[in-house]
Amino acid sequence: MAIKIIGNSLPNIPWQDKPKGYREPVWRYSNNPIIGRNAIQRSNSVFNSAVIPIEGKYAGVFRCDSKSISMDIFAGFSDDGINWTINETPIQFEGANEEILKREYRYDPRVCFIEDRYYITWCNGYHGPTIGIAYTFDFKKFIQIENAFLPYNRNGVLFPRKINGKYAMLSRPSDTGHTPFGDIFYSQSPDMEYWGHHRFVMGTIKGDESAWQSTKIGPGPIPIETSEGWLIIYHGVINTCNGFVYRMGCALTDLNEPWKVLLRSKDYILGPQELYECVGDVPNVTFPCASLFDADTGRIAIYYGCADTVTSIAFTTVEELVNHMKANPLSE
Ligand code: BMA
Repeated sequence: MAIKIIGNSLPNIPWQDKPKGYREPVWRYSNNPIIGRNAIQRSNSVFNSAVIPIEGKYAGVFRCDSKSISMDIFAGFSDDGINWTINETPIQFEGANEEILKREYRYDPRVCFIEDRYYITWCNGYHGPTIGIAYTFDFKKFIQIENAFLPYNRNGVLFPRKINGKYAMLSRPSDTGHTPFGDIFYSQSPDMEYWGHHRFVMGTIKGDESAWQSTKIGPGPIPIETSEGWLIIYHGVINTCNGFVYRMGCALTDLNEPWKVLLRSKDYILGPQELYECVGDVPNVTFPCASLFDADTGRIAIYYGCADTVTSIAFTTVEELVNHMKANPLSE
């Protein structure tokens, strides 16, 4: 039986058919980038951002670095998922604890709908990077709760439902700088506050079997539930004589024990090749933070930051990604 997405239908998902004769599993929107660096008055760059369907339209949380090169996250809204209006002022979090509300910096948000609300996770400065968590019902009022982990950690990505009775999150323990290592772990929580029962999911690939993911990897969009497992899109990094290069890969993991990897891409699914992915404030970065999907058709739209400067989308289907992993499997 063909693999199926388990989830909602989204008939108005941003979409273009795969160009005739195109041989790659993921294809870019013809009008990329969809969000430019000057989308709001004070932005230097808008990238690594997250979107989600809400009431027939779309909302999102956007990383806008300012012209003083500070990093913060901003709410935005769209009718079609392509044309966005982003608030001119960053999200003002409310919450029970003043210590947690202190702002150092905020970047690389993800948005996940669980049960009755939208959770935001992001890389939150608290004496070094860690994972901040907040929730909203309407993208107007945001309640910040406790940081998930001790520093240092980045790329906190929630699963869209409890698994075995616990909230679940992927993350990538790191250091204070431009981390030269990084593997993906799975953590569990009974209450969205205390996280534990940590499990190793997958790490870098040594040797030259899959060198694009040899330096570090980190989870990207919210995992997509399918009939055959969790579909995880992630970034993989290689260190070259010209610095880090960020590409995208995917994996399929067990539905009940999501730290068990069933399939994983040996060949990347998308990497910096277009000018807007190769040229910008940080060259050669394609960094996925969100996807939209339609369970009826299996269509997926991936939102990704380009060269730490602008935001783009690319299209694929669940079948394309699984065929890609099966056609060229990793040996390990
Ligand atoms: C990572 C994060 C990302 C960024 C990437 C490339 O460490 O800071 O936000 O896109 O580096 O600069």
